[in-house]
Amino acid sequence: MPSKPILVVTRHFTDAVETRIARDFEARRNPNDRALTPDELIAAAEGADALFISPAEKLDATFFARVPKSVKAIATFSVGYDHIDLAAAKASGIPVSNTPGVLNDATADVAMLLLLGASRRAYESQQLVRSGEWPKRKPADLLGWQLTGSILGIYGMGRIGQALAHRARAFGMTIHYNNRKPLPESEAQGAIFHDTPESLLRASNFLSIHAPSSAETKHFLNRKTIDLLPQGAIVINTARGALVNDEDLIAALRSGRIAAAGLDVFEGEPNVNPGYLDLPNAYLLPHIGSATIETRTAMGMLALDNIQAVLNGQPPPTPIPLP
Ligand code: 8YV
Repeated sequence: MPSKPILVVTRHFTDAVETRIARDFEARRNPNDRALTPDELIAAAEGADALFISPAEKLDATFFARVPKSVKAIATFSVGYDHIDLAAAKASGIPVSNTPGVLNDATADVAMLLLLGASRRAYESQQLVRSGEWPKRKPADLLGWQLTGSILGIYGMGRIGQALAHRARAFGMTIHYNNRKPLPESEAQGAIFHDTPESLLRASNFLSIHAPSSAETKHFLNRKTIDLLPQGAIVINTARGALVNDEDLIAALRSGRIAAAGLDVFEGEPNVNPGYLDLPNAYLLPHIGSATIETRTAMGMLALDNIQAVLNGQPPPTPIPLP
């Protein structure tokens, strides 16, 4: 029997994905299930056929300069690929793939959870119950802001943005969006296009961020752009923390310029800017957008499909678009 290809697997996955890894590969595991440093990943990759990584592993130009020649495929277990230096990946000639499409619903669900949690003050409400302070609550306490009849601005109306729009419409919200180009009506579904982010911000009582992280989108939300939002707007981020200038958002949450924020992603995560931690109007989650058994299984299976296609001499089904 021919020997199985050697696969470096940096994290642990769902049972179905683990079963397929054990069946099809000689797996090199990371027993600690924590992010590998570039040096650790290079050491593990020596003589390996493929790498199955997570967004916590940073593949920079130095990594690609040193990656062993045996490595024929790299798959990241994420739709986002801001942890990969694309020019260096291209120069290396190694096909690199991601997992788009399969996590739209799970991530849009969490964006909806954040919209509801932030706007209905779920964190403060839960604290009131758990602290035993509920009997002191007055009728005018803990009033939130209604989704029905409000405008939801979506910055980056790709697959996840569209899945959120679908959900928010059912809550009676009107959808506005900004993209490079207007979507065909079959995808826009009545959503109103803005040709600049500034115009979208001016219209949005609620803003949800869905653009990829890049040099162009870094700190998209900052003091200047916050000033364009209507007074008391609510901001949601399930994309990447780097799109938000934390100090500026924290200041706006403190002053009430922004009424509330719902955040699943943070710049520098898993470390969180401590300024958020004592803000009652910040509804905070630990990057759980894709974290359902079904979605994490689909992501793992798609990553393995990509790796096996390349090892069989085929193009990966979902390559990362290289510059
Ligand atoms: C993570 C994500 O991949 O797909 C992305 O871009 O950020 C998430 O789905 C997941 O949390 C595993 O780290």
